[in-house]
Amino acid sequence: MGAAEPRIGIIMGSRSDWDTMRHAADILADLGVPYETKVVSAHRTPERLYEYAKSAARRGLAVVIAGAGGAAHLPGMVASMTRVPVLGVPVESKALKGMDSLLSIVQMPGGIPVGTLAIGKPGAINAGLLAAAIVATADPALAERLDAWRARQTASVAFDPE
Ligand code: RP5
Repeated sequence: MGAAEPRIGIIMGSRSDWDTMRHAADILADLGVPYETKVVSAHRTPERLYEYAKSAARRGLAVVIAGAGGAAHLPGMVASMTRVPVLGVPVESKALKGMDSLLSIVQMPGGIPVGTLAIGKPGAINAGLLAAAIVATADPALAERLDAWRARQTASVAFDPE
């Protein structure tokens, strides 16, 4: 996104995950947080995974959002190689509806944290919002934009159900 150095890395195990992960990107674009998007597979491109995780802190990434489906090792493997906070998004799989993804991501051993979000689109949206909130702790202008985003959401909820 844009010319600014990315603060958030959005990575995913396959291009097939983009339909889910684009919702995290949309949120960050709305909030004006510079991000990058990459396909990094724990199983198919392990050396790319290693390079990405090892360089994340040096490149100035504040958060990595990692989405994967099925045997979803990507978030945990990234977290094992960087102190940059990792948010995991379980992508909905065809065979098991994302329960496999969720359980692969959420049940990390003590010592290597991954902040796991909900399965699918809501998880991707919330990963974007949570990543922005983390960056906003040291960015007052972003904090204002995030407050405004939340106020607009509140104002958009009708009181009347019909
Ligand atoms: C995982 O396998 C990816 O994260 C994706 O959710 C899943 C299926 O990948 P494709 O076979 O569609 O490339 O690694």
